[in-house]
Amino acid sequence: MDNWEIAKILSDLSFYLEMEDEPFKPRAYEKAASAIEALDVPLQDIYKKQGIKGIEEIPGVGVSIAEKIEELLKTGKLKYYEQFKKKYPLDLDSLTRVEGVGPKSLKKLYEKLKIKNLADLEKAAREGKIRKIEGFGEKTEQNILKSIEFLKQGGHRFVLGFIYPQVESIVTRLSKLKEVKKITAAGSVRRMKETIGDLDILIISDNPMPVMDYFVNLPDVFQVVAHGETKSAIRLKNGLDVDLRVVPQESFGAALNYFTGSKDHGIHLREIAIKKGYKLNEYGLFKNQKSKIKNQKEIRLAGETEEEIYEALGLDYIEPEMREDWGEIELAAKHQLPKLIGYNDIQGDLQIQTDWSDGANSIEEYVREALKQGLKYIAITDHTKSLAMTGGCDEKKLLKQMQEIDGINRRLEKEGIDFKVLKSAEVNILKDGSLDIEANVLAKLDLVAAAVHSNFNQSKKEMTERICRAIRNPLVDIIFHPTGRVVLKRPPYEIDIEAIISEARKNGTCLEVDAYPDRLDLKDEHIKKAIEAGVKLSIDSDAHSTTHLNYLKFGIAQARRGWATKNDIINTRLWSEMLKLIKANKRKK
Ligand code: DGT
Ligand code: CA
Ligand code: CA
Ligand code: ZN
Repeated sequence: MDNWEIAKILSDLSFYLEMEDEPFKPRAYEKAASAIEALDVPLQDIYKKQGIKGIEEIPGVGVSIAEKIEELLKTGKLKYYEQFKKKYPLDLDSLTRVEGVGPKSLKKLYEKLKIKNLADLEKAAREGKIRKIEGFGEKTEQNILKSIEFLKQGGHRFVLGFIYPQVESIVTRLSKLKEVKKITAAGSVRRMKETIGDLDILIISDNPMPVMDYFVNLPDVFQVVAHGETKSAIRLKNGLDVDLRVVPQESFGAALNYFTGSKDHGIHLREIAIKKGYKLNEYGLFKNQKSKIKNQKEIRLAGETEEEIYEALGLDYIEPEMREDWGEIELAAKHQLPKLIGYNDIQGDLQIQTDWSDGANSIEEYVREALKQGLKYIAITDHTKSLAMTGGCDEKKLLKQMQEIDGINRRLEKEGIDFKVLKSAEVNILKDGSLDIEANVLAKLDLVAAAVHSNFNQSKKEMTERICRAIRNPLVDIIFHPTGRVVLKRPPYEIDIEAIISEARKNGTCLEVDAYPDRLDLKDEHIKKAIEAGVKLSIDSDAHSTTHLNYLKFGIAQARRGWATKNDIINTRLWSEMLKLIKANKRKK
């Protein structure tokens, strides 16, 4: 069993337990699920090497959950889980995506109206049956319909960072076959788009049939859509479609370029080819040889690698994340492409929630994990007091945390470890744009981040002014997840993003690229605009568990999609230089 499968079961269990009104347990299961989802070592391997003890060491996994994981790893099943599935035969995958219906409401809806899936829910809402149930009103009914509408618009897409472990597991399994000479994921996955519609895989193989047979028999296949020698397609149980294509070595680059897309980028490249008198398709770049004889002969100019295709078209190589036809082809022709930030360029993580608020791990545990990942510093940004459900810090608690951090830094220094913990907080921006922590305490922090966590429904004017006021606050260094969206789940708050970017530039305040897979906030287009305006950005994991540090790469990917260079991102610098830069920019205003 793969990590993501186990994480999914734990997350479903959290939901069932909440339906049953169990205290504490649901949160524990959710935390364990979220930690395992981001874990980069297979649980199987941990279990093989260290047994159940190794499982218990995963953040947020206690004895009881470890035992359940052991049962899953040993038998592929979990009795505890099967019981719940029988009791509540609900399609949780889709129902849990509807905003405003939690476990308790779903339980009621199931008991009173036999609602089991999204179609049942929509029908009942349209027929006005939901408003009649105690605890639900007309407004809830309307919100349910609105949310279903939003989900439908998104089509059946998957958040890249959450589906990534599955993508990697499929590619890895295939790559181990001896018949596979080369393998790459193409499409939106290669472009690292925030969501993907399906997974497109390309391979080179001289003997593809055994590969295809293996592919259509992968463990999570729900349906075989096609099974041929050059192309096969499957649908997995979770709804993800996977296409597998075999291409000849000599045209691998052309096929990779075609199937990486985007469609707009590909079409634009073909136009350039035509203007040069060439022909570009998924087999290669060709030129018609002028000849007096009738039979014209096609000459292959390029095709085995993408690099040679771009070169033959007179373009610099364009990174997959930039291939959206947002102007990258024009820049490539002028040899003016930005040098994108690299996946190893981040030196520190500036958004981390610890067990001082709603994170699963202690500051020390984050330090150890960050060191393992090669980071040089982290900023501790626990929530603050007005976000009561997270156990947010008040002034007193923050001051106490600062002392602890001082102690940790002293110890690191004494042990000769080159690592720094920065004192920070994710301070709430209140309804009127003021902050929920006193200025004299904020002034003691190394770095102040502010974010909106309440009153999401303000008008565009109010919300924009609220955030702009925080941007103008001389104590605020960074605005976290500036638009508040949750990918495929919640639209951004009503804001004027241009106004926010311009205010940030004027005040030297940084904006964040939150790397958490379903936040990615700012998103690519906004990142591009912010950079054009000269705003500095940070890329942060928004970790609530040490395993979430692995999510930084999705923030980097988003930044690359927004054409960010190393220089645009503040935390590619040493911590001391980063702080100097932030403070200097803030002072300029
Ligand atoms: P997705 O799967 O919706 O997240 O997005 P993509 O970009 O992976 O799109 P997909 O899977 O439909 O097709 C993969 C690539 O194949 C796409 O990025 C570009 C290429 N492609 C597909 N259809 C066309 C087409 O009609 N014209 C051209 N030029 N390219 C196409
Ligand atoms: Ca695709
Ligand atoms: Ca496809
Ligand atoms: Zn939090």
